[in-house]
Amino acid sequence: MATDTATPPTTEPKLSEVEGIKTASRWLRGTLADEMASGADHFNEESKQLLKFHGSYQQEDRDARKNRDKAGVGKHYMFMIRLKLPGGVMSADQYLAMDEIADKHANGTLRLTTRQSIQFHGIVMGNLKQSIQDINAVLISTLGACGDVNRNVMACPAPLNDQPHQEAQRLAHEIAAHLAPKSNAYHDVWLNGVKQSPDAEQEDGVEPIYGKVYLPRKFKACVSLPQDNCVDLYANDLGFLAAIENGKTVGYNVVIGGGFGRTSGKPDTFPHLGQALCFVKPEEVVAASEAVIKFFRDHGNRANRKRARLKYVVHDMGIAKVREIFQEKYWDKPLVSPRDLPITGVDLHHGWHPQGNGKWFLGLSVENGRIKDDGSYRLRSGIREIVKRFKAGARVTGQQDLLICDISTADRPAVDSLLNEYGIPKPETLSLVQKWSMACPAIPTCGLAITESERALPGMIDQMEGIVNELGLVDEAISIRMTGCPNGCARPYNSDIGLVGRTGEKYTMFVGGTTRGDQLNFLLQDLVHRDKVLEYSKTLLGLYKTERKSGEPFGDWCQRKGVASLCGILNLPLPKAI
Ligand code: SRM
Ligand code: SF4
Repeated sequence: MATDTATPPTTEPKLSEVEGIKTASRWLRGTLADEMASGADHFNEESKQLLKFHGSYQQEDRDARKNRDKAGVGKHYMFMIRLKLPGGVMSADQYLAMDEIADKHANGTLRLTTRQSIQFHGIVMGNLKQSIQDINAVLISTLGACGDVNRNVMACPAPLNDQPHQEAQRLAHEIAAHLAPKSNAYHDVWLNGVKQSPDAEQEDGVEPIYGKVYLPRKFKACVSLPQDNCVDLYANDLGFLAAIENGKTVGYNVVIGGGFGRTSGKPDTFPHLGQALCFVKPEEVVAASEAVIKFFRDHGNRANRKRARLKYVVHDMGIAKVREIFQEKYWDKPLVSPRDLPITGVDLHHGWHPQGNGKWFLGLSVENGRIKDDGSYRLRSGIREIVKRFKAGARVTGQQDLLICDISTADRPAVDSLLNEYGIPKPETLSLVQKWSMACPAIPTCGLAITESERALPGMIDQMEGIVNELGLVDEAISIRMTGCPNGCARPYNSDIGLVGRTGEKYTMFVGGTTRGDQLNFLLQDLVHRDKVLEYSKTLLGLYKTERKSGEPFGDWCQRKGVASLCGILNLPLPKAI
């Protein structure tokens, strides 16, 4: 008979390495501060993982790799910093401080992200601490922008003076604050100098929601509106979808288990749309976010990080079983059934719009989110000048674009002439295909990229514009999204045409999503050369034009035709599993 001291036999799978790193980290401290003080140019493997929780990734200049290898000088390490920016909102002073940091510490660009944040690239380790201090000096944090915690919370950024928009923003901020890590590690490592807070040595209770091992994996949340799903609700681990009656939000569907990452050759990893769990009142939203995150904390896979997201729990368990457990253990009121809340639109928020308070906002299309100066196109300088001169707030959209807010009617002409002066195109002069496109950063900064993306898509979009013009489809909103690997950072799996990097200039091509974001596209063909992508798109779009039903988006037409028919049209074999 086993004694009390014997190790009980266990069938539990071995925990992933990151679980051990989190547990031993003294609430996310590890040796980050010491390594920075040592003057090293990069962190060790454990610290590399912990650094993410603080909003930064250790990267390498991949463009420089070949020459440096030849010269035998090793990697050029550099760091990405991502802001935590709930709802994408910044004051004028905050935006200007970010603009300054781009030059002072980073590569001179600001990169707007698909989750309404900003990333800086190219920061060397010696400037990392000062960069984070400068960000915090204007009351923006980076804590939890990455790592196994709740990430940036999204909400429609349009600064409209109506209750549903205002409430969505308010809730995004409340959820973000409630789910932020509570450990003082961030202050100790980046802000407090050498002083260590007492929680460093505490055994328990520092993180009332997360506990010592935090979450099994990243967690993403948003608040969305059915008439404007500009935050791509169904790609989130947790989304609140507003039920609006007489112009007022009366409650929210709680939608869980969305996520897009997959791994090539691993069919048990896949993109998944969120599913409706229940309906809650506005005053229950924050509690519901805590309950869902605790459910994930307790049920997520801590052995295999490739299958650790909430979407796999929802998929494997089934939403009915999730509901049962959620009611039994995580939600102490009767669970209310979700409502039927179809998505009816998505707004890019481009151009001039009244805010409803006497002021205006201007939505600018920023190609792949990169705010930079490039020859006569001086986007960064122009935005800086407008924000500075008119004390304009700035908001990032979930489409990597920027809204410049709080402009008076009298100042609009001056803003328009600044756009001209700085060579910034007005959104109405750009094609819909460009405005609806997105690409992830990929090479040279992303360590996971297999192919180019941000640097490859613009050329393809130029050619696609020619095709769309020729076919007379300029008024169709067709979303083309590209990523440099299957992780799906630019959300290629619910776009009309999704291009996922495979090798060199070849991409896996998906079709059948729409700008609404409520349906996954399907695999059309693997390993398609960029030139063939254009050729296939042209053939399909040509047929779509003649066959579409009134108002039918391209992606819906693709779904109606089905993969066999589309492959037949293109003379392609049926796609093999990827
Ligand atoms: Fe992402 C990892 C960039 C939105 C799924 N993502 C990365 C990293 C940090 C690469 C890494 O782990 O070393 C990329 C940094 C590249 C660089 O050089 O900057 C990166 N992801 C981005 C951004 C900047 C893309 C963009 O074009 O804007 C987005 C930052 C969002 C933010 O502000 O928080 C970004 N990533 C997304 C999205 C879209 C979304 O959330 O709406 C997804 C798909 C949704 C999802 O999470 O499932 C996404 N990123 C991933 C994954 C796959 C996760 C998975 O479940 O398998 C990874 C890889 C990982 O986590 O291991 C990843
Ligand atoms: Fe990097 Fe892949 Fe994300 Fe692109 S999709 S940023 S290549 S992880």
